Amino acid sequence: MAQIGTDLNRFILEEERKYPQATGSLSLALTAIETATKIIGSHIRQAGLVDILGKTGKLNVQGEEVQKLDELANEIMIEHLLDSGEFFALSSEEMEEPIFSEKGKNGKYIISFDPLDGSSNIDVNVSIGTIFSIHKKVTGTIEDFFQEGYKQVAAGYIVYGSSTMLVYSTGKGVNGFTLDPSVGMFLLSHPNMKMPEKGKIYSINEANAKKWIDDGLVDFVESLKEKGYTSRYIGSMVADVHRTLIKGGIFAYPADKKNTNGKLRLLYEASPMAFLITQAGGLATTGKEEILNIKAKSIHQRVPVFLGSKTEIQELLSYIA
Ligand code: P6P
Repeated sequence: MAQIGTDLNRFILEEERKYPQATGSLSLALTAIETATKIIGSHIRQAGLVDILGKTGKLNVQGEEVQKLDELANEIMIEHLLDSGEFFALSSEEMEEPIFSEKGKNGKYIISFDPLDGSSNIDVNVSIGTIFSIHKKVTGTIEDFFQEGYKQVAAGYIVYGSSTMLVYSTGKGVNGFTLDPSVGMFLLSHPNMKMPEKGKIYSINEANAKKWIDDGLVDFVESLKEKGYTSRYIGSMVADVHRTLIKGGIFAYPADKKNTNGKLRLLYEASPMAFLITQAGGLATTGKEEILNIKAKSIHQRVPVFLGSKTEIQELLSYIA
């Protein structure tokens, strides 16, 4: 196992070296994400000082108000991902349709990303994040974006919190890196992350409880309260999932009468997070099926999300399945 303090680039190269057939494409792809998110993080840290807070007055494909930092983060991601030449196509929460890039016409991968998730928290200085999901290019068409989540080549997130962390997996476990701003490098701080079998925290927006459509969900949450669980809900998926990954317990965004398929998007929120959680020993379900087994039907498809420690997810399923 790599040593604490190993920098991300060295870690990526050491991983590549374990696979003689590796061409270095995935390493370059991950490095492009690293560079883009360092730049995004730098803008976020200065957000209160320069005119990039607040709204642009535009709506994104989700019909949500676009914050200035959303747009900037999307532009930075697109620039660096295309420049790498490793991505045949990109899809983003901020774009209705994917980009098929000339620069990446020989790229082996496609990527779906949420450039800045939790953007409603930007103006109040609460943790936000970038989420990415990488699949292999297969047909060279939009169909490649609809591959099941278990086929992801890599997935990860960057959480811009009290420190900036990059957490990712290529299917051989999960590793977390913390940005050392004094040298501008992500250093290995959380090697081989494993979820506790059971936690003490549940994370769900209970304001929606009267709208939840899963019978039994209210009883499940009440049962956790009776067992002494505490509630933590930041309203920023990356931050809530990061805490769940480390502390255990359960995070959920269920379907409700307003969001009948839930609010979170499959390609660039639910699927990459499900990949990480399962790689760390947890479970991720819609309540009806494992998230990683879903074959998407559209780029911005939404799904209900329940993810976390085995104990809580199995108990949840005994209430709602
Ligand atoms: P609610 C942020 O807007 C987001 O997409 C996720 O990051 C977060 O988990 C969810 O929405 C919060 O939604 O309805 O509880 O505010």
